[in-house]
Amino acid sequence: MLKIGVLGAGTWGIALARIMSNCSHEVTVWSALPDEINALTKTRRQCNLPDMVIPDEIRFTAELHEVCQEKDVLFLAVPSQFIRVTARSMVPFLKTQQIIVNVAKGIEPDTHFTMTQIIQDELNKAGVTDVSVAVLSGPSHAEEVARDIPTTIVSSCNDVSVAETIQNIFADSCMRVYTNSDMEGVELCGAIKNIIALAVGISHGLGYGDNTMAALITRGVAEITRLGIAMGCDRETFSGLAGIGDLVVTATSKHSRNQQCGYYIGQGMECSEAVNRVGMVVEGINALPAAVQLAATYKVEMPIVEMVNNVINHGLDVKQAADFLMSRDKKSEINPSDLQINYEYSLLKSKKGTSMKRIITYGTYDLLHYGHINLLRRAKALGDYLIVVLSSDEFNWNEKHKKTYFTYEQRKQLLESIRYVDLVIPENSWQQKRTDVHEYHVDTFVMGDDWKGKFDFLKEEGIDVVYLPRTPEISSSQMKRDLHDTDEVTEESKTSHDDLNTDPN
Ligand code: C2G
Repeated sequence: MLKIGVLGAGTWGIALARIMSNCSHEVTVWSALPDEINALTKTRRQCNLPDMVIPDEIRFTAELHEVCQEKDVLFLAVPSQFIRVTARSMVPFLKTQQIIVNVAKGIEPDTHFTMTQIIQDELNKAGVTDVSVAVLSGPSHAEEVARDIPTTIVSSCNDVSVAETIQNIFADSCMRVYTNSDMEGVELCGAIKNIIALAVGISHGLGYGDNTMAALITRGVAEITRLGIAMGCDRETFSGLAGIGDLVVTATSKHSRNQQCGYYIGQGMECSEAVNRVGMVVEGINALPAAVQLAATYKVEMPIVEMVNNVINHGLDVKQAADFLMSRDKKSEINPSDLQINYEYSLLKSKKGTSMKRIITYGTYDLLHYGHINLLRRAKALGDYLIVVLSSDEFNWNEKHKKTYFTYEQRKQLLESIRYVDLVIPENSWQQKRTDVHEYHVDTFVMGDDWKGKFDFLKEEGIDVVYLPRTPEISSSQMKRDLHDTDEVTEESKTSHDDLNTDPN
């Protein structure tokens, strides 16, 4: 039996408190609203869960120290915008080895902190080091948990033993808890799926059907996954309970406040009026600013998030917004680069259990020689995965005024046989570097130092730029000269890098 404090007396806080009390834990519930506590104490009913009986053993308090002190585990079930102020207020009453479990769903604007990162930030500011922070999240409508309907959920913490402690709290209940260590991925899902649910509600409000809902759910998972991978989260999290599981239950359920709010907006209601009609916190709206900022920061396309943001925060007409989504330029379901990222990501995780450092370099690589190999070997040594962007025959002829001895396909075949090289893709323009580094989630750009300074603009894209010393005595053109191929060499020797129009814009 554990002593448990629940901060927040909303539907989810009360539904959790009831389950834990019925599992014989000692549970105290706190609210910042004395009237709410008085009503709960008097009626022992949660207004949005009228059919749920609150166990007599649960104590209610408006005193923060009473819910925090001498407890083993504290559940933070306040709305996302109050997580920081509540965590800060809790600090004086915490004890060593305590566990704080966040069950709110959102992301803080500007800092882009998840809820557990906010809590950890406040603990760090107060110099508290011996308290664990975890998250509990997944497909779990309070209305159904209140009726002991079978439910599954994820308990996530960097320290798996903490996640297991939380798992054990619910051992004999209707709620089956799975553990996970990808806290950021779990919380990212929990926050952004509410935005997708808003979009589904809007589509229903516009009179669209299940096909549209399925499209929004499926593409919504793709958006959240793309962002999560770019942020270094585990891919598996997004196809799990906290990801697709929570999105399905939020987007398809009548219990979903985000879906209901979206419905009213789709019917033409102003956002504020729709929120009032729902009568409870609509976390998808609170998560929008951070989601839009994260998509921009990580250069990830999130058209559904963008559409909801334009409707809710920029007054875009919902019908126009929906038409925008459906008329976007034709896309393949998975970008070729994402396929590559899927493959090598899982390959490297299985080998090293870590995310990878991705390197990119560009070149003609004609008459492959040891100077090229020296460059590729040193570039690969800077990370885990090397992408070589190989100049196409047209690019060489039109832009570099080079006539190569080997064709693109032949040069590609040679490069792909080198153990340092993981992927070869075509270079068709000077300008593609700015987009390549984002599409392939590159960390470091590498070139020989004969190009020193030419590509420093990539630092603006958040990329490390490294120029490695050339191998001095060898070059393709030198080889041609030595091989008495004067025509091409004469042509080539006319072109120095400074003459090339390498303007990246
Ligand atoms: N290199 C080297 N030592 C040599 C020859 C080449 O380190 N003796 C390096 C170059 O600095 C370059 C890479 O090997 O980083 C490929 O060289 P080239 O095939 O000559 O490539 P280049 O014509 O410089 O094309 O957009 C950038 C261009 O595609 C670079």
